[in-house]
Amino acid sequence: MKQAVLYVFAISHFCEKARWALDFYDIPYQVRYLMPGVHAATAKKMGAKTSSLPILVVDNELVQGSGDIIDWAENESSLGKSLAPKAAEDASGQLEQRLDSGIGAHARRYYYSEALVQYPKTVLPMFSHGLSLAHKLMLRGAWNMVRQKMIERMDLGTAQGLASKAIVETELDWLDMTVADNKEFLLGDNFSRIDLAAASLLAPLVIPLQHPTYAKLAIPPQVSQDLIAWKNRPSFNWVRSIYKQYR
Ligand SMILES: N[C@@H](CCC(=O)N[C@@H](CS)C(=O)NCC(=O)O)C(=O)O
Repeated sequence: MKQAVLYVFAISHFCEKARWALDFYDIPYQVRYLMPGVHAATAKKMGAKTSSLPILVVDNELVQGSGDIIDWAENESSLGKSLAPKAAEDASGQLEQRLDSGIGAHARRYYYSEALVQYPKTVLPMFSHGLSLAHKLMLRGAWNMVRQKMIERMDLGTAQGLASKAIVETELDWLDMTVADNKEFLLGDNFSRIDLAAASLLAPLVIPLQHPTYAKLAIPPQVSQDLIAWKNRPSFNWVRSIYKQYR
């Protein structure tokens, strides 16, 4: 029996995308939460190309990135389960790319631009989730330095947050239109990786009840106000319904 280990940050929506996919295929795996900062050395030691999580390690094989992990799981699945859209498969890659680089990147920059810059203490519990006591203490001591690095790396700030919010709103308009008239799935007529990607990447804004770690997610004041304004958007209702049925 292969032993699969998924390396994640508890807060990461890309990690949730990979984790949900492994759960969907009923692939047994262990989750290992990594401390930000230390994760880069761990990734390098494992032979990953970059430091980004999620990373899946199965025996001697390493798969990095949520999309590649879904490809791997689709290939591995022996139960006849599939996340491939049955119709319109051609459009799938492009659509997933749009979700990853639109909602995925910009919901994150919008949220962190307020949370990590102005209210960093609210983010610490999510990054501490699942860490060993030693790493929890180490993270607490190094938090200011770690979050400064994140601010630089993700190019966070007031103007950047507003620019990302505008992109998130454009993408939400598009998703609202796509799910209009109670459309169940974003592409084709089955639950596919496109639905899973959209729902998991929007989860930090929707905070669905079934999410494995977001019960603890703290939302800073400006984002909170926006989330109240957005909460009845068709795309938000759709994410809640997808989580309820498929997570
Ligand atoms: N396209 C990648 C994006 C992954 C990603 O952006 N991961 C972030 C967390 S949400 C990360 O690990 N950042 C830290 C780093 O890159 O070192 C995927 O689909 O997995």
